[in-house]
Amino acid sequence: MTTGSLLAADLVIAVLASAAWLGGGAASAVRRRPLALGLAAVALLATLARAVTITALARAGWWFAAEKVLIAAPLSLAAVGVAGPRLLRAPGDIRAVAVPLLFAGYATSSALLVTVLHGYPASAGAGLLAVAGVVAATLISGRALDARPSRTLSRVAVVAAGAALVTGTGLTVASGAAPGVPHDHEYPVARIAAEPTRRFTLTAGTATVNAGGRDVAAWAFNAQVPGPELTATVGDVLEVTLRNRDIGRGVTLHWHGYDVPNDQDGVPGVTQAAVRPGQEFVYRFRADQAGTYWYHTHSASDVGVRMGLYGVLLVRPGPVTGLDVTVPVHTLAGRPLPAPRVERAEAGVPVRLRLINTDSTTHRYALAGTAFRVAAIDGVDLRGPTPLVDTAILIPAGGRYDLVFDAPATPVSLFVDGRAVYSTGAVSTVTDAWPVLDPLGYGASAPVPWSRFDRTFTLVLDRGLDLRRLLPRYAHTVNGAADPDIPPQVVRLGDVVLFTIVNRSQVVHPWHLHGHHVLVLARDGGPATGSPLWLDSFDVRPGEVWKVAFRADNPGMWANHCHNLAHADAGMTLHLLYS
Ligand SMILES: [Cu+2]
Repeated sequence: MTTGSLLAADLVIAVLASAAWLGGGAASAVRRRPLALGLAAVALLATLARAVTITALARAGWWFAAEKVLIAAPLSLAAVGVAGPRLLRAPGDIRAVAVPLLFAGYATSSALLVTVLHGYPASAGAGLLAVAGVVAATLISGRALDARPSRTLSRVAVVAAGAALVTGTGLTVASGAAPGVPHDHEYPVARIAAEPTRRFTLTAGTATVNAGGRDVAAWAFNAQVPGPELTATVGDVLEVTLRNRDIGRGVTLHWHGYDVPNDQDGVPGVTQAAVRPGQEFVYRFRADQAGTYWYHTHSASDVGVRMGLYGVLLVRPGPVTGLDVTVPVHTLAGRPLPAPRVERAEAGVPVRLRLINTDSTTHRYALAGTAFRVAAIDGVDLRGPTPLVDTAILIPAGGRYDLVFDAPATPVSLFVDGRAVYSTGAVSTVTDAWPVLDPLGYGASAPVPWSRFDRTFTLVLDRGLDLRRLLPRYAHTVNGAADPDIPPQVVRLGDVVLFTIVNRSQVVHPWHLHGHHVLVLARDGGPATGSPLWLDSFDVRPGEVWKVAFRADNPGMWANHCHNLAHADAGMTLHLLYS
C-alpha cells in the first residue's frame, strides 16, 4: 500500500469512527438499543483499526503522522477507555451510555479536525483546543441529557480551556515562523550589454478566441492563444517588450524553466512591479540554455495563465534538422485548444515532438505507431535514453518532454488523456492500458556531483485553516503556513542545497523552483537510477517524499511554489533568498 493510499484510508477510517461514535451516542440517547450497540461496535473497531494506519504512517515518515500520534492517538485511547468499559457492562437502560459514547465521538472528531484544519507540524495549542472542545461538548451534552457531569471532567475542562486560551493562537503559528518575505531587497544583477539579436513585442489584452469550435473570452498575447512562439538560437540575446493593453489584474512575463537573471524573472512584488494597462516592461537576457521552455504571466497567475497569457519559448542549439513540432497542451474555458497543424515527414526523417503541459494538472501522453526516445525533460537532454514502445508519459503542470523518433512509413498519433491531438493518419491502437514511464529509472546514470550539502530544507505540503487574513481561508500550506507567512529559505551563493519535499495532502502538487534546475536524488527512499534528471517541474503525489538538490548559483529572490496555480494562489508559495 502506498503512503498516499494509507493517508486516504486513515482519513476514511477516522471519519467512519467519528460518525459511528456520534451516531451511537445519539441512538442511545433516544433508546434505540440495537442501533446504538451496532454503531458502537463499528466505532470501536474503526478506532482500533487506526492503530494500524497511524503506525504505518509513522513508519513512512514522522511528517505523515505527527499530529495523529500526538493528538489523535491519545484522544482515541480516551474514547475507547471511557466508552468501552461502560458498553461491556451492558447497561439495562441504554441511555446510560449516551454521554460516554458522545464523549468518544467528540474526542475522535476533534482529532480529525486537527488533521484536516491544522495538519503539520502538530502544536500544543491545537492539542489543547481539541481537548477543550471535547470537554465542553461533553459537558453540554451531559446537561442536555440530564446526566450528572463528573467532577473530574469539569476540572479537566476548566484547566484545558484556560491553557487553550493562553496558547490558542498556536493553532495558526507554526514553530519558528518568521515574518513575511521582505520585498524591498535589491540585488546587483549583471545587465546584458550585448546588442539584442532577437526582438519581440508581446501585447497583452482581452480577446475572443476559438476553442474547440466555440468563441470564448480569453486574455491573449498579440490576440492569439497561445501567444507567439518565441524562437532563438543558443547565444542570441533576447529582447522582449511586454505591453499591457487592458488586463486590469496586471501582466508580467515569467520564463518558465529558463534560469534568467533574477530581475528578468517576472514575478510581481518580488522581482518587478506588475505591468498595468498602458505600461510596458522590457526583458532582456541571453539565451544560453537550449531546449523547450514556455513563458507565462505571473501576475494573478492562476486566472492569467488559464485565460491564455502564455506561449512557447524555444531555444535551438543550431539549425533545424528534420521535423520539429511543438505541442503545447492547454485547456481554455473547459475545452482543449486545437493541436498544431500536422506536417507530414518522409519516412526516415528525424522528428522531434516538444510536449508542453501549460495546464495546472498532470496530463497523460501516449505516442502510438512508432518507437520513440525521450530526448530531453524540462529542456535538459537525458543521458543514454533507450527506445520506448507502447509506453505512456505523465507530464506535470509546467513540464516539458521532447520525444524523438524517425518518421515511419505508417501513421503515428499522439494521444493526450485518450484524445488524439496530433495524427499523421488513423491509428487504431488503444493506449489506455499502457504502462507509464518512470523517468527516475530511464536512461544511463551518472554520479551525483555532490557528496555533502551546505543547507537542507524540508517542505511539508498540506492543507490547513489560515486565520491570519481578514477572511479565514482553507489554504494550501507549506510547513503549516501559507503565503506570505512561510519563512523564506535562505542560502548563500555557492551553497549546495538539499530539499526534502513531502506531500501529506490528498492531491498532487507539481513543484516549481524559479531560477534553478534541481537534480532529483531520490523518491520515497529509492534513489534515482536513470539519467541525471534536472527538472524545474515535478509532481509530488500524495504520500510521496522527494529529495532534490541544486547549487545556489543564481543570486536573488526566487519564487518556489506549487505549479497548480490555484494552489499557489491559495497559499502554496514561498521564496528562496540569497543572503
Ligand atoms: Cu499544489
